[in-house]
Amino acid sequence: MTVTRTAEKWVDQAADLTRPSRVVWCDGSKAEYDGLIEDMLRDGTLLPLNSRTYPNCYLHRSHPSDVARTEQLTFICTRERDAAGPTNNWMAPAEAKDKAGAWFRGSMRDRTMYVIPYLMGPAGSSMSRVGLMVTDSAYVVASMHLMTRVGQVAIQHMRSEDDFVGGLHSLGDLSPDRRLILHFPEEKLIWSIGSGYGGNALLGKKCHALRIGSSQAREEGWLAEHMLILGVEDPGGEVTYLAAAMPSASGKTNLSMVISHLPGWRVWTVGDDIAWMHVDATGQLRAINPERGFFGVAPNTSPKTNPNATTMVRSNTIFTNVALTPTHEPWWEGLTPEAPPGLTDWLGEPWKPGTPAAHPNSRFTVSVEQCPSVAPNWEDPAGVPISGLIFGSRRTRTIPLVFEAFDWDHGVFLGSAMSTETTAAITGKVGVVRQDPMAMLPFCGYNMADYFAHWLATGRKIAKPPRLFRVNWFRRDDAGRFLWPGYSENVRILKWMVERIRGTGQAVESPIGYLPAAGALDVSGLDMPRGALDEALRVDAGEWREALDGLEGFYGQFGDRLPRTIVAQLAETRRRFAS
Ligand code: GTP
Ligand code: SPV
Ligand code: MN
Repeated sequence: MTVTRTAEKWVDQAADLTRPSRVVWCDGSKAEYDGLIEDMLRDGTLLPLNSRTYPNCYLHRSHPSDVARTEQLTFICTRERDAAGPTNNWMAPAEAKDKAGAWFRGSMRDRTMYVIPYLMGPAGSSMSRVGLMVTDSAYVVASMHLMTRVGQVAIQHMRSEDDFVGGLHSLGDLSPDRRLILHFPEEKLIWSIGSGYGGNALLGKKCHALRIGSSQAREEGWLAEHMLILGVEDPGGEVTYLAAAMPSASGKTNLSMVISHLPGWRVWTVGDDIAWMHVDATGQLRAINPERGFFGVAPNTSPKTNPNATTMVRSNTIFTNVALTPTHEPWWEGLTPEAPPGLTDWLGEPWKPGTPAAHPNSRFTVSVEQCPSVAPNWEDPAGVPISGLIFGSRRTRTIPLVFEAFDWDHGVFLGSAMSTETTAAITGKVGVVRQDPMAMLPFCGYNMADYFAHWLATGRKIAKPPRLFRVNWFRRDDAGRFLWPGYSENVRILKWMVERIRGTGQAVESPIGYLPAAGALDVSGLDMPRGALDEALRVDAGEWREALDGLEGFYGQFGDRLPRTIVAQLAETRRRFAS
């Protein structure tokens, strides 16, 4: 493999610091993947699964204290603290390198350092970007094989000597006390030590494609978002593409591969977690999926909730922290109504009822091609044209099932105002309501006030801006039951959005935006308790006033940096509730 001098030098420096016994350049080949799997089966990093029912599938058990992203240990290291903004953890670059450097020094002694050139985005796309990652974890290498495009294809995409995001990763000793996930957007550099898990360690994903990516996107005039991408095909065969931002473990993978029960309607999957979006020369917003695999939440994935996912993980999949049946099949809560007898839990112990069998943030890693609903054009170098954007979150109260923004600026305000209940995808308490603008709170690599301004400015560049929608599948009744059945029924919401985009969908105006008019949502054949739909769509003025008051404090931390448009939108919304 021939790489640039700068790339070679960067790898040499990484090796000087970490002192591996061996350096291996990865080519992304099947032989390489098979070799890694063999090594990991030998040393116990992977356990084989039932080769008859789950061919080429494996189970990885991570360190029990290393099972989710650790936001408190994640930092944006810009020269100026203000560049990172009040919502990010900040550390001065020199201090960060001093601190983590001490842990990296000699951390790969007696280990292999794998060098992974990877491409984020389809081959041949001007929107794709290159990363060069080193790691001492074979699990990370195999996962990068599934999640990104590894090898020569990446090197071919470098536009200049130093056109890559460098990623230095080591497992270290896996202690949370010596764990740091550091981002240096000014150097296009990532340092991650002490974790082998998901978004902490697969550096192409959240670290590169979102944190460094969002910062690069702002400089270069595009958007890097925590969004799925899907195509909705109508009975006439026309496909409308939408992208949707939802916080971690809040429904992106599920929505991206929904199987529709509405006759003639069909959903095509382009991506399930990240969208890179550019405005093309004609003023059209276009999106690519920078990834080529899914790192999806296992719990509650079942033939009922997500049949496509259940099918795609039946082969060539790496499972992490799921439970194991006596016949070596993976199992997690919700896969079947009853737990099968004789389960081994995610820690490798006999399962005790009342404790989690699979970890709540257990995952599957599988390539996009395995998805039965993958869009035929999912790797189109030009991306797909986006006609609508969705902001969704997990809220027990307040937020209606679906409504549409009045216009782009109002939609950006709705995205910036988004709050959600925390999930098991991050270490910490589950179910705590927090602000999570555009589902990017943990992923925006720069000051979020500037991020809102960038969104507003991007709208001005688009000839016909996409419609912006807000959704909430998670509103509950007083007894704690979900008001909306969700999952495959969400296609009914997508249908209304497509109709709104086409100008045929009916809506009524409310203080928060356009709500579906009575009868406008297709609920044919849907057996919902009486009044549940009305309740799901209800705008509660009292709850909203309270929420708008709460926003004041959140926005306040940005000071004068917060765009006036956002301030004005908040005032307008209050005024509409007052009148
Ligand atoms: P990340 O990979 O962490 O970014 O998550 P994600 O946004 O892709 O979430 P995913 O689709 O994996 O869903 C996470 C959890 O949300 C699943 O375990 C489901 O139980 C639940 N979920 C998804 N869609 C729905 C829905 O429509 N209704 C309800 N009630 N729950 C849902
Ligand atoms: C998320 O937490 O949003 C994920 C999983 O998609 S991770 O890759 O760990 O970030
Ligand atoms: Mn995610």
